[in-house]
Amino acid sequence: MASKRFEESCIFCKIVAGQIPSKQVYSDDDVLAFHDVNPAAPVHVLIIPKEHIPTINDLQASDAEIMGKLMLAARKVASQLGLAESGYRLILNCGPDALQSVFHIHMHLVGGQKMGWPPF
Ligand code: D5M
Repeated sequence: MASKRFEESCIFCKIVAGQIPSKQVYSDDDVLAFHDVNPAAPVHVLIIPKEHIPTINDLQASDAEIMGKLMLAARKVASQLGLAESGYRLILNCGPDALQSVFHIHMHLVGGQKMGWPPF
């Protein structure tokens, strides 16, 4: 079996490897969730694949399962943090216009306040 994709210079790969601390809220074989260091809402968690995938543009058909697992982890985290009833938003930024700053796919889970729409 191929080894998991890992990028030595990637800050989120370092978090997965335990080389950089994080405030974890969920972990399984494939997914890690931790509080964002610069929260944009009362609850702001990042949900990432443990494997390194830089952006949504890099997804392969074989990544369908891991992307589904990110959604299922989001549901668990939202429930764990008491957001299931009040609601929350899931955001995936891709590329410069979306202001993606960390090039390891991550889903933002934000909640704990009433939000506006559209988000820009
Ligand atoms: O979002 C990248 C997010 O990653 C941004 O909200 C800050 C967060 N970040 C960066 N470094 C860390 C560490 N070390 N711990 C927790 N959170 C972190 P983007 O969608 O790329 O703009």
